This record gives sequence, structure tokens and C-alpha cells, in this order.
Amino acid sequence: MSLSLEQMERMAEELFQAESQRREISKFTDRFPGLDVEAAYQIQQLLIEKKMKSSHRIIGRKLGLTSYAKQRMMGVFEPTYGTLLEDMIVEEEQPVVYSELIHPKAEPEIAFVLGNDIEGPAVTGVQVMAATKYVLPALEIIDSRYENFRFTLPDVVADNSSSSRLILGGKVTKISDVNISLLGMVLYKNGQMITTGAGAAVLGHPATAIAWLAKKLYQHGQKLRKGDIVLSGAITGAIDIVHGDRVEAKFESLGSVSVRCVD
Ligand code: OOG
Ligand code: MG
Repeated sequence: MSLSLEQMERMAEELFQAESQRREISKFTDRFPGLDVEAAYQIQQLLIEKKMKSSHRIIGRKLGLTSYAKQRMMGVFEPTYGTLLEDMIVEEEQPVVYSELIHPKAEPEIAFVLGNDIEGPAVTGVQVMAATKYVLPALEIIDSRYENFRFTLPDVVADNSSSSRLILGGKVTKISDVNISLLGMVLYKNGQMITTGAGAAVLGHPATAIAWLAKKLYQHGQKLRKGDIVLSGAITGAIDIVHGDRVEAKFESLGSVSVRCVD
């Protein structure tokens, strides 16, 4: 089944309204079983254009479902990407406001900041590392606009891969100074250790995930740009957060990043 531009526009509008009204919607694949991943990326693009009308600048990209922990948790076994906008950034000293969100979850990630554009049909992890200016510890707050946080691959792609907020830690590290794949991470919630992981959980090496992203963007006539912040994908499963919670990810060598959730 192929969707008309008008139908895709309506789906983008539905996601836009769901987010701003903090309301869950039923997933599109229940209503349009033929929705495929490529149409879903077009819906995502329409959604981003809608958000940019209210002057939200693009600051980078994110990868989703790049670790087996996340894939198994969501039952979706392929990576996705989404677009990060300026208003998604929460400064580390600032809280995430629960009453603005539907059913948020937090996940620990390694953020890359690019020093050069990356573009092409055959990008490698080594090229990604050479184009990376520095890496940072990060927490992503995801918030699916779908009922019960359940979706299939095309649904989550249309929903900008559940993007909601991101928090970057304050320490800048040159990628050549660390072994990103062996790098350990411990995740805490309210002072209690919840889970542990290492960079290699992300497709073997987070730079491999970003190479996948660059190739996927190329198929869509787009590229990674100098200055982009790229979230390489959650190292572990995501954890639920509600008002009152504090989440902290401590990374080997990269430092730590934390966030508080308030009402
Ligand atoms: C999709 C987004 C996943 C990640 O890092 O794996 C993601 C979701 O699980 O809602 O951001
Ligand atoms: Mg993520």
C-alpha cells in the first residue's frame, strides 16, 4: 500500500499534536498495515519540518536500537535514526519536566561531536573516528508517542525514533585518547546501581553505528555535518523515570552525566 503525501502529512501532524498535548496515539501500523520504513522516514522528515517552523534548529542526529539490549527490549531488530533539535537539549543543571512528557525513559549513550562532514555510500567506522572532534557522556530521554511505548520499526521511525530530550556531560574527550568499544559504563537511579555496559554493546563499536547512519542518510539525500551532535544509541536497556527520580551514568574516562526529573 502506498500512502499519499496528504496521508503522510496527517500522520506527521498527529505525532506533532500527540507530543505537544502529551497524549498517546495508537500505532500507525495497526491502522495502515502496509506502512513501510521508507514512507516512515518521509513522515519523520515532515514532522521535523513542522517542528522547524517554530524555529527549532537541527543540532544533530541520533541512532536508535543499535544495541541488542534495546532491540530485545523493544522487539525491533534493526537500527533507526532520528533528528535532534535545539529544544531537546536540557542543560545538566536543569531538570527534565515530567509533566511535559508522556512516559519517559532514560538511557546512557556516548555522544560524538563532528569536526567534519561525513557523506557517502560507503562510510567506515575509521572515517567516522577521523571526522570526530570529541566525544561526551550523554543521557537520552526517549518518549514514544505510541500507546504503552509499543511499536514496530516503521512506527518508531515515523516518530523520530522516540526522541525527546538529551543531556550532555561536561567533559570533552578526544576519541584517540580512549578505547570507545572497551569503555565501561555504570548506570544509577536514585543512587542505586541498575545496570552496566560497555561501548561495544552498540553494534560492536559506536563508530560503526555512526557509519551506518551516514550511509542511511546518503540514501535519503542527506549527510552528517560538521558540528553535529550524534547520539550513537543506548548501551543498555532504557529505564523508566518519573518525577523525583535522578539518573546518573558514570563512564570510564569520559566522566559522568546526570539528570533530575521534576513534576
Ligand atoms: C526507540 C529509540 C531507541 C536507542 O538509543 O536505542 C533509542 C525506542 O526504544 O523508543 O534511542
Ligand atoms: Mg537513544
